[in-house]
Amino acid sequence: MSTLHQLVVLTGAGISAESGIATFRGPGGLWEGHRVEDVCTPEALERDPALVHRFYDLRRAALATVAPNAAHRALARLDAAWPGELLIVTQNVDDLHERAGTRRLLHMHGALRSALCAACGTRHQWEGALPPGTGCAACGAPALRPDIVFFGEMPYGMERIEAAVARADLFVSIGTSGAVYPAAGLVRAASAAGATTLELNLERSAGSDWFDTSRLGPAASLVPEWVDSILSAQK
Ligand code: BV8
Repeated sequence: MSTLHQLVVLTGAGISAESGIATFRGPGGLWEGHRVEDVCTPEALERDPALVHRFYDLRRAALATVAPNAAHRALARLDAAWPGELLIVTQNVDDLHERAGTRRLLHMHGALRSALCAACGTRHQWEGALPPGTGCAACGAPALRPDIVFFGEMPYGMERIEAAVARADLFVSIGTSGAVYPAAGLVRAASAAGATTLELNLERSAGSDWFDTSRLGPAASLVPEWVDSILSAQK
């Protein structure tokens, strides 16, 4: 009987790579077409709203062409079967975890299928293009923006994330370069709270030295293996 009860899983772009969604910092990564300052900052949104809205419209449209892979499906299996506490925190803005069936999920950097009203703070499920100046159905202001956490903006759910990390027995990071904070710092908070830490990634990341164990390989192979092992240890 495993003594593990409370899990926190952090995912990044690498878990969606085998679904065909480009990562940010690989060759031909998402940012390569744009300097991050040009598409993922509040200043960029202010300076060139059409460019920023179009960047996220293209990525939202691309969701129709991709599907969850074995790694997303394995985490959904874990979510359905895990008797203890579990929080899957994703840095990704795609909807592949949801489409695989995961429920205990938190998008800390926002989501493509959501529009945020900059005037009243209401969130709206969103499909299709979101032109600058689109009106908010709740308050009427022409102030809908992509519901995305830009650089310099506070990630969503940080209190809930930090509370889960402080209680975690096991912290697992999947498919992230460990380049962006505060997400990249969560492994250290987990270790400080006494959790065991595991990294599953294609290659060494900026955070690899902070993990007790780092397994290198594609998520679609490593994640199902890990989920099978942790569920069978629970029996
Ligand atoms: C904040 C949403 C404060 C948009 C994103 C100096 C030092 C430290 C920090 C800072 C600093 N200067 C500024 C900061 C803060 C800044 C930051 O960390 N900057 C970095 C660049 C230094 N952070 C912020 O601004 C954050 N906010 O700090 O707020 C604050 C406080 C109070 C009040 C107000 C504000 C907000 C950051 C969020 C930015 N938004 N995304 C969008 O998606 O378009 S960031 C974006 O990049 C992702 O969300 C993710 O978080 C991040 C990193 O991407 P990854 O997911 O890791 O992807 P990447 O391509 O990098 O790596 C992929 C990995 O997968 C690789 O390792 C690869 O090997 C692996 N892989 C590839 N294929 C596979 C695979 N693994 C397995 N299987 C495969 N098949």
